[in-house]
Amino acid sequence: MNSNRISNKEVVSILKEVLAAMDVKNFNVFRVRAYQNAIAILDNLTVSIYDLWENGRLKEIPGVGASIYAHLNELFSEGKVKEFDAIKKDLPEGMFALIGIRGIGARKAFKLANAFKIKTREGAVEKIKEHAEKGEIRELEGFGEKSEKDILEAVGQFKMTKNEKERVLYSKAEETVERIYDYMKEADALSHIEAAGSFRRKNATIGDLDIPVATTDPDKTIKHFLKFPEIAEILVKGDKKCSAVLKNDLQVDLRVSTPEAYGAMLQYFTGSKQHNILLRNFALSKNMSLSEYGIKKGSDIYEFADEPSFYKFLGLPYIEPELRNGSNEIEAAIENKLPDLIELKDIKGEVHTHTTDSDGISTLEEMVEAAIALGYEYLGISDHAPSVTSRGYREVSDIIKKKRAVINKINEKQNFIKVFFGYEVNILADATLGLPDEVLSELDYVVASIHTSFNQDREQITDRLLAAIENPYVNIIGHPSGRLLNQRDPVDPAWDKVFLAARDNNKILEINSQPDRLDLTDDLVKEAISWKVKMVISSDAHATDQFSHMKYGIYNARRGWAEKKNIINTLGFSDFVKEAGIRLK
Ligand code: DGT
Ligand code: CA
Ligand code: CA
Ligand code: ZN
Repeated sequence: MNSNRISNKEVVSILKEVLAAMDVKNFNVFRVRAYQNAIAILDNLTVSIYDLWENGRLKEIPGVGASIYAHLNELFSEGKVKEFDAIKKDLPEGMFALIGIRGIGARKAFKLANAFKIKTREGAVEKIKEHAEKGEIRELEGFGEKSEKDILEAVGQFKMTKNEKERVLYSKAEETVERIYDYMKEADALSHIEAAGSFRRKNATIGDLDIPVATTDPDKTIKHFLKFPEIAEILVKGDKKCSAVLKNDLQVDLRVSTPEAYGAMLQYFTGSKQHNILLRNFALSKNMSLSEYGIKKGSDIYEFADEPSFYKFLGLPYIEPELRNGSNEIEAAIENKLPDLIELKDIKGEVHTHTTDSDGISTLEEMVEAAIALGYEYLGISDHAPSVTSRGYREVSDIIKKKRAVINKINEKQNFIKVFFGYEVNILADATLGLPDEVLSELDYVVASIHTSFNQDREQITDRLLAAIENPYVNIIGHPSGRLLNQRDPVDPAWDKVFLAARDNNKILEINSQPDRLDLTDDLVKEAISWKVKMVISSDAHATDQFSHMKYGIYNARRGWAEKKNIINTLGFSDFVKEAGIRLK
């Protein structure tokens, strides 16, 4: 294996430091911006940047221009980049440890590290704290008593800026957004409020909330918002916008617009930045220019109350927020080839759920009842499989026989729903499954998932996934990348081999809807579709109230350009049984 194979996180952190150094050294703004764009895009990839490079596909990534490509090429082939070293030369290393503390960007970090001769990263934050306590920071040019106090406070509570903070799960941000909507309902003069930014694009994680509002009285609306009881600190208070940090540490940027021009404001702050840049270029080619206030054509500025009319004016169909990632959505829009995205109402049933028989907290009967209430045609129960090693073959056979009887009875008793009997079986470290084939053959279907040994090298991870896919009794690979947002990186197999094997063996990859999984990740969903791999979306509910997680999986699938036809649990009972290879007993 090549020793220069480094993780996406490392690549991004190397680029971020170069960007900071370029900033300090006053590099050309276009060059700086090119780096910013590339970083924003690379930061959101789950596919390995190294792999893309190795497969000659790195150039396809939007934002990776010729110069950045050349540098990454050098990084991956040589292990380091001469020009990066040159750019960072003469800068005190300590500055890189200071960037990201709230109020400290690249330039301030440089000034501080330089003034106090902070040469190493280690201990840099502590040193700054000492100098602030001694009142030495206020003496520096460009700093004052106020910024010293802010730095001291930020260091004391180790408050990082939005860009360095841990990103918040979409589902958590959603709770906050609901409370803000509720509170803002009381504001008069307000005619529309919608959280934009990454939240509206349904990103798996959210950096901060951007909320454009339409109002006939901006002053009143802003004043009302600033009295929101959850605000911990007000950062900016203007007549067109304000920013505050909430007690849960989430930052909210509120912007006001007139109702007549709200469409352009919503569009601008929905982003993504890269989408907006590409859209601006497209508009320029038609002699129009875009801003958060409207579209300028000749000397006239046109206003739009909503987004569809904004896109229409540009000669484009409406582009769903989930597609606005700055990849190929504008080209697709021009050619009228945007996907017809899947919706929650398309789902007809699901096959990855747990009960009190394993680690669930609702009983089998309760889960079935909840699925009937949702109008599902079928429900697969896939508890973690009992272990043959600890219980012995005979006991496991007994458990299966008993459960089969229970499920048969449920299926005979009512006509609303068909219950499938499956297990979620571990893909073990040695690439075998947690249950022997003769036991698997007694089940209606099998979900195979990796739950342990995530740190194996990529050949081993690839082999494990391939072995599971090739097992004749396995129908579905559960949460294929194994990532846990903010906790565990995705595994990094040769995805092309995994997709190929899934397609050739007619197996299904799961999109798991748990808010901290969302796995397959959005970019892998898009890849899987291009390989013509079938997918299901699962709530992986461990309790009746978790069936509602399905919507997060839908959002994630939509970000991966999935249509109804790509997701097989949009099929009715008999078609699903056929497509999924369910072995009804
Ligand atoms: P986040 O907060 O990190 O999860 O991601 P976003 O996409 O919400 O990013 P944020 O909060 O920095 O900015 C919100 C939107 O505002 C962004 O999606 C597009 C727009 N925007 C921000 N900065 C720029 C910019 O420099 N150029 C353009 N064209 N749009 C921008
Ligand atoms: Ca944001
Ligand atoms: Ca923001
Ligand atoms: Zn599960």
